[in-house]
Amino acid sequence: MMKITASLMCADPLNLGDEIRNLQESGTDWFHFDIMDGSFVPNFALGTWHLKSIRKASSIPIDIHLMTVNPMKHIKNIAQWGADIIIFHIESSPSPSEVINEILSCGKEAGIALNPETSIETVKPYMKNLRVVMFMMNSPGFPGQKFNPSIIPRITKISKFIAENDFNAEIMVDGAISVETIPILSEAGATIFVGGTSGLFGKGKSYRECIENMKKAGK
Ligand code: S6P
Ligand code: MG
Repeated sequence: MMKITASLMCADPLNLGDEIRNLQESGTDWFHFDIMDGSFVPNFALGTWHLKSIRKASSIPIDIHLMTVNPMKHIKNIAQWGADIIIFHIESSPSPSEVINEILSCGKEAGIALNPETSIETVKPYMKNLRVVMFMMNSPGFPGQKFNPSIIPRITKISKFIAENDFNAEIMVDGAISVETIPILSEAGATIFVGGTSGLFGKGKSYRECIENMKKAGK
């Protein structure tokens, strides 16, 4: 069953409380929460003070997309403010097993994100402990970038790898997700879709309509 996770850095920061309520009532399955440090990516996004407030105001899972150097340093802090799934970049840590163990020891689920140029082989050794493997469809750091179709064969390969080994991980995709791109990503094996500026925010339609349309576009 496909899921939409609404990217909160794309919501209206002046009306975040209303945005949270509206998105939740409109059928988003999860909230996607981007954390950036200005080093791993050349930008900043949301922080733990937002997470604390958003956790109180919502009753659905929150997935954290951690775009920082040294992810180990941040796991405990993020976990205590109400994250459910913590997704770190494989490129950001020399010891992914340690980061995964830290996430699991905090009672949270773990995910790994891959930049567009990163080999899928890097994530395979960790798959059995993952809830999510997340493919970036463009460079992390900024909303509103183009869709990169060259990533699709890699999604198909990881999807087969997960099925053949009977792992539980789901494939998530972030960047340029819309009714146009969901069908091909869904066909390749993605089941969790990040709603950003391409499919959900600033479309001149209600969140309910956008979410329903995105869900209809998937399998
Ligand atoms: C930025 C971040 C994303 C965005 C959003 C982009 O790299 O990781 O999660 O917030 O998902 O969506 P869009 O449709 O603007 O490309
Ligand atoms: Mg993200």
